[in-house]
Amino acid sequence: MLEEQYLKLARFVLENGQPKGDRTGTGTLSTFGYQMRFNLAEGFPLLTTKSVPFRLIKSELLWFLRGDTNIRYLLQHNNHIWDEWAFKNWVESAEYQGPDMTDFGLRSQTDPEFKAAYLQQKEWFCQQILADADFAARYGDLGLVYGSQWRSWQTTNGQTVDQIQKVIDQIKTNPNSRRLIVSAWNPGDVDEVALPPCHTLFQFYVNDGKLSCQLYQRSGDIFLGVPFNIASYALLTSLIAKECGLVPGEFIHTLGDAHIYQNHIEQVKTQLARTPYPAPTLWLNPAKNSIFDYDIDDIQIQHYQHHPRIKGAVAV
Ligand code: UFP
Repeated sequence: MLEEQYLKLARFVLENGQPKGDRTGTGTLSTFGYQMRFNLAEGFPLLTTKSVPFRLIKSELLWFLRGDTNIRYLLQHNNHIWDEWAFKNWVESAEYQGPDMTDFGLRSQTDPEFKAAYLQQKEWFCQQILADADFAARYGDLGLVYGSQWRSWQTTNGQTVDQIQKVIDQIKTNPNSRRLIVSAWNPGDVDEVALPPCHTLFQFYVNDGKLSCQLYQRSGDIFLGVPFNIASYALLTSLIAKECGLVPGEFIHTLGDAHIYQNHIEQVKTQLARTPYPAPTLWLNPAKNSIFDYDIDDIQIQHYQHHPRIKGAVAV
């Protein structure tokens, strides 16, 4: 069963993870170096032991593939997963005149009064991004995030590289290549970006008419982030396979620091007590071929039977 790969990871870290401090001040149970393998022929690896909002995964992936780095597109699709990073730019800017928002992620978890003020500021910020293109250009752009790294990697001689287009061309013309790599990690930039890339590097592999993909993820929030990451890369692999006339093979997910935040432990235990349903399936509009042509409705998840959502706070 596909999902067992993820449940084994969660169980492993719960039982064997070591307490470890982290950047956000939340505290984690952590392990270093772990690998899951998902055979995409068995179905689509969207978790069923809790509800995972696939619509957010697909709009985020389409946003990356557009080469877009401004949260405006995401907000237009009612996707708020990157809000905090843009909001941080805004509240740290000279133009911001509202209440002090220092450490808003952590403080809003422990202080209900602060949380109300924070949510009010963030709501205003998102409305402003949608309503005002200039404001969006100034504060909605996250700079060097995946969209830019994948589609317009900046080289030292001032040019850009479209890594996604290049890797697709190579898969089509030179499928035996062992250099089918897309990298998001740029040592020259990591100190300047809000969130250094978590999905650091991925490699494709073609054999026997199948396209496989392996991701090296340097840091994985097992409860909130990893279920998204699995579905996102399984979708990316399926889209590229289709364009290249291949079928999806395996998605291999290799994690560096794989952690469960201390404030997610109860949620993970609840999830592990549930019995998974059969994996859903992915539908891609057969009329679309190029990976860059898909709209939101061209990608659907079918037969998705799942347990209820489990809430957990995001560590920022
Ligand atoms: N995180 C994920 N997956 C992602 C993403 C972030 O698990 O796609 F963007 C988590 C990992 C970690 C935090 O808990 O977000 C990033 O913090 P750090 O940069 O300190 O590793």
